[in-house]
Amino acid sequence: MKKIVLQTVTVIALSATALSAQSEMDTDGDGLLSYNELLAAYPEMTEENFTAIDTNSDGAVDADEMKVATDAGLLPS
Ligand SMILES: [Ca+2]
Ligand SMILES: [Ca+2]
Repeated sequence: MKKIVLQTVTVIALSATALSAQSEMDTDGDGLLSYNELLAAYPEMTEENFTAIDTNSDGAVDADEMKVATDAGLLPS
């Protein structure tokens, strides 16, 4: 139980910095960015872009994937 709490706190702490930037895009507030949410923020976004960013292929972009994409310049400007 303690371990689970610790992991949760770590995840929240790690996500907090990246989430502040993406919270405006996360219109349904689930903590993940769907293709449509990213498309609203980046009209140039294509499904290919999205697939490249969604590295674990779960159909949504999380804070870590967003950070990698930002660092790698994968987001259309
Ligand atoms: Ca969302
Ligand atoms: Ca993902």
